[in-house]
Amino acid sequence: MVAYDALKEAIIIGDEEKVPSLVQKALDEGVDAPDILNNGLIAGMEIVGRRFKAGEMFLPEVLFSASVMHKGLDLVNPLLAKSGHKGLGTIVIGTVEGDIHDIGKKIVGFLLEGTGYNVIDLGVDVKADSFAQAVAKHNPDVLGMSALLTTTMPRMGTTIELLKEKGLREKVKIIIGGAPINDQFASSIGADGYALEAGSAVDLVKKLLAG
Ligand code: B1M
Repeated sequence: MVAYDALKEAIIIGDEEKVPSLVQKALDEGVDAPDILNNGLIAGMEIVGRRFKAGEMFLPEVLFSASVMHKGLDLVNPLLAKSGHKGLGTIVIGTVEGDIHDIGKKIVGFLLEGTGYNVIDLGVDVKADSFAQAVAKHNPDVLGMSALLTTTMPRMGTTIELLKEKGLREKVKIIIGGAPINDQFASSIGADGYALEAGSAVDLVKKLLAG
């Protein structure tokens, strides 16, 4: 019997010893890696995402949960690759050109990764052309752009225009976020959605990929 409740709890409280030891124990008992991923690691991070969204967990706690979850992921990942396990989808994410704020974007990436998506983080100060190249190269399901400055938010529109020019816009859903962004701005530049915070970003991605 796998101690999934204990594993989820260890992720929530950020117990860096218990997470890998419980994952290893489950693997030693012959539990499938995808089972551990879905019912333990992802399930734990989903609770973290919900609590963060509800204001019941704070930023440093989320970062800690994400880092201990990674310790568990490191153990199951090689086995997932062998079993041909596919994630829920691929997300390319980055902070737009001229902007080096990345704390919020990283949390969005961690929560998406933690809930089963393959996340490719392009970093900060990402030019429109680099976003376009990444879409062409990785063929992601979703492109996520973050901006924290009112002076850099127009770059999101520039990127979408470039994707249109290159015939890539229709191949990918686009979500945006960051403190100065709102729904109205997202609609005005033709993004598929806006998320106020990281938990909502996960819900938005799920919704966009479901329909
Ligand atoms: Co800067 N900064 N900063 N800064 N900074 C702000 C954004 C600012 C509001 C501070 C202020 O003046 N009150 C202001 C912007 C004003 C404006 O544009 N109207 C500002 C400024 C002016 C600047 C500089 C220009 C300062 C200067 O040098 N004169 C400079 C710009 C540098 C540049 O980017 N070119 C600058 C620099 C920096 C630091 C390097 C010192 C540092 C960044 C460190 C880093 O990120 N590695 C920094 C910081 C830390 C901040 C504040 C204090 C905090 C930002 C943050 O990390 N918040 C910020 C003030 C503030 O927001 N209170 C400020 C915590 C984080 C968890 O929240 O990033 O909002 P947030 O992310 C949330 C949501 O927005 C959302 O989910 C996240 C998690 O819930 N979200 C997404 C974010 N991205 C998303 C993407 C999605 C979906 C949701 O989909 C893809």
